Amino acid sequence: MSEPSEDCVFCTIAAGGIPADVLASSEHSVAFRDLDPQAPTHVLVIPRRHVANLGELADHPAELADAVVLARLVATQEGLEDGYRLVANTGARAQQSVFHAHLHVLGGRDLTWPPG
Ligand code: D5M
Repeated sequence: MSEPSEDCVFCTIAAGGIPADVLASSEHSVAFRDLDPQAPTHVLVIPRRHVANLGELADHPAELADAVVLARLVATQEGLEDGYRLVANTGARAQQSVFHAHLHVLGGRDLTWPPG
C-alpha cells in the first residue's frame, strides 16, 4: 500500500508525471489546486508516500505533521487568515474518491456547518 502506484493519479502528480497547479511542496508533501474547486481557494495537500487515507498516514507522524504544516503555509499564502477548513474524507461512505491520502484546504468564502 505504501509503494508509489502507476495507477494512482496523486502518485503521478507527486512524481511530476501529469500537470497540476502546484502551489508549494516540502520534503514529504505536495500542494496543488483541486480540479473541481468547491470554494475560491480549494487546494489539496498530499503526502508523497502512497497511503490510502489520512488515518493510514498517522502511522507516519512526521509525514502527517509535514502535510498539516504545508496546509497552513498554503492557507497563509492564499490570505485565508479569517478562516479556512481542512477536510480529509476517509472512506467511500465519506465520499472519498481518490484513495491516496489528501487534505482539502478550503477557504475564501463563508463555510457552512454541518457539512453534508
Ligand atoms: O477528493 C478528491 C479530489 O481530488 C476531488 O475534489 C477532485 C480532485 N482531483 C482528482 N483528480 C485531480 C487532478 N488530476 N488534479 C487535481 N485535483 C484532482 P475526495 O476527498 O477523494 O473526494
